[in-house]
Amino acid sequence: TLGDNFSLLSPKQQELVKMLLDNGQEHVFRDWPGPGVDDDKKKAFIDQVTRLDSSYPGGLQAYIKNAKQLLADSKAGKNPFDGFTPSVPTGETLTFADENFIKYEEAGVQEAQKAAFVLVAGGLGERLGYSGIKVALPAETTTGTCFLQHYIEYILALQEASSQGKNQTQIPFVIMTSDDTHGRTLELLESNSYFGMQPKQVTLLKQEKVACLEDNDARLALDPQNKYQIQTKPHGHGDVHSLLYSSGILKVWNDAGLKWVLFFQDTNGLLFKAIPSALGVSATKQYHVNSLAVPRKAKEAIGGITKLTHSDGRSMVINVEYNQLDPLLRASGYPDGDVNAENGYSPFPGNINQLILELGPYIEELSRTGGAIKEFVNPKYKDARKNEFKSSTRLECMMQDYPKTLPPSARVGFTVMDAWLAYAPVKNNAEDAAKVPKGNPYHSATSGEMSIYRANSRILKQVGVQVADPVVQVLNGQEVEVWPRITWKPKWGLTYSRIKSKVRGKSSISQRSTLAIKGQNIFIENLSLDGALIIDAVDNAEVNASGSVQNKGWTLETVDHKDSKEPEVLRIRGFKFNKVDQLEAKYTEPGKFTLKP
Ligand code: UGB
Repeated sequence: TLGDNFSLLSPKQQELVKMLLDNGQEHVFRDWPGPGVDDDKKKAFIDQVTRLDSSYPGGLQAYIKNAKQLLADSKAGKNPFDGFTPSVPTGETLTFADENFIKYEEAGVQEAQKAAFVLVAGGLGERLGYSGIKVALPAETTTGTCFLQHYIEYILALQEASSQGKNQTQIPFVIMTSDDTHGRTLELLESNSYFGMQPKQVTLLKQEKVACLEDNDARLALDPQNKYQIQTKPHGHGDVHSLLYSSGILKVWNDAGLKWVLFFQDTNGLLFKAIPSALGVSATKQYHVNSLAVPRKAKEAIGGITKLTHSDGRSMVINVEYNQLDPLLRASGYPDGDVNAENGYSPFPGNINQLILELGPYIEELSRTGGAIKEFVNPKYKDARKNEFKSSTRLECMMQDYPKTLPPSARVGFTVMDAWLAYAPVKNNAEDAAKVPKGNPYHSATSGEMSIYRANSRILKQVGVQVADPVVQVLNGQEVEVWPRITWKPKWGLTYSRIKSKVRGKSSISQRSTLAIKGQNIFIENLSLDGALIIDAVDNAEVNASGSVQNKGWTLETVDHKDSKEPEVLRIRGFKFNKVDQLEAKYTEPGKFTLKP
């Protein structure tokens, strides 16, 4: 037991130990030998407890108290939605390229100079089973641009567009990492010169794991191999709020006159096509909270945005997580639960966890809560009486639960966009993706990449390019549309209006074509492309891409996800490009040029 060990601790450490003893945690010191034995390990234990204490709003005492309450509720089978009735909320629905959309995009670009971006990237992506960090995965393999580079280039393009002519403000970019991702994220940034961002623009905030609990009394679970160590597990993406708050960065942003904080996730290659217009909605409607949503297929693994009305009159518009939506609906007068309506979609819009918060009210709220987010616990019980756990559990929290503590006066809204434009995450491994019910999105590396080509093809069609229809192909057991492989740099196609201004005359692109636009001032004018064309140009080179480009191009070859001879990034998508032939046009000097096929 603790015994004489106690007197060796500093006053602060003694206080912490007393707190543990007062909160039912005697067992963690039970087998401690007297001073002189295992002193290093005891020190490591106290250090760990100190860390766990300082990284949770309210400290370990609050964590244990919250855990006891949530575990008691779970044991009693208490429904977290008790007293609430779900209904379909109304929000802003945007249609790509219509007048409203264009108006919001322009407003959003203006507003971007007052924005800060926050990427939550502490998750390992167990469902995907990729061995690296997810932000290092190529969003598409035509150019091989990884998600992190893609995001940074979009933020830089917004920065440039937003402060045209004026002093360029640097948009701050925070990445939340965890022990699982921190080192590799930093290395990816450093070995690529931060993909063009100023290193001081980027802040990495590492989330800590939280203590595991071994029983309903919220006793901390010790590692079976090491009695001087408490087991820990991730607390969830909701940590981002307390981390931003405790880091002091929000105040720095506020003092610098920023107004918006935009949160986003690790692997959505389409997201930034929706950012300018969504930010425009926030600014125009003065939303304190704006969540981006897409039409949701019933049972799709994305939360449903739901209006919850309490019998006492309160109501809120909030995400109901995908595993809770069906039981909630069944318990409240929808006997079929989470099912598609006549139009083939769930009536509840799908949360894509892209949140835009207004900074002022956000700081006000966090000053009140310390950044604590409503948590939940999900123990797996061994016995029907729910007295024992199969394995230790812990509290978890989600970033989209932020509005749950807001006063009714808060302006909480959401914006629905087309899924083809805004949402194509990479979450599922090939085998699980192949089992997704027909018609539901796969959320795999295969569909993630193909969705980028589809979106870019559809956008070019919209601005008048004759883009060939896709062919349907089965890749890694998933039926996907294969469109021409069209990619562009964010600085080329930041918004609909910019894309439109760069396309002139009558152009066409065949289905088997590849088009990579790597410069800012490249104009597609009366171009007929049947093959592969890569155009790379420095910013002050203006290039007219016209004429007829025809070559053998890049062919798409299937890759078996089990084929260990192929690199993992290709196996998870089920295809690779064979670069048979291409026209590669590179412009390294300023001036006006015309492509010569
Ligand atoms: N993440 C962290 O940074 N830290 C953590 O501890 C855990 C995760 P998942 P999830 O739009 O696609 C969310 O695992 O949690 C990061 C929404 O809850 O990819 O199953 C992680 O790195 C759901 O409502 O997703 O589901 C990643 O960037 C729905 O909107 C992000 O958090 C769904 O995403 C999400 O983690 C979606």
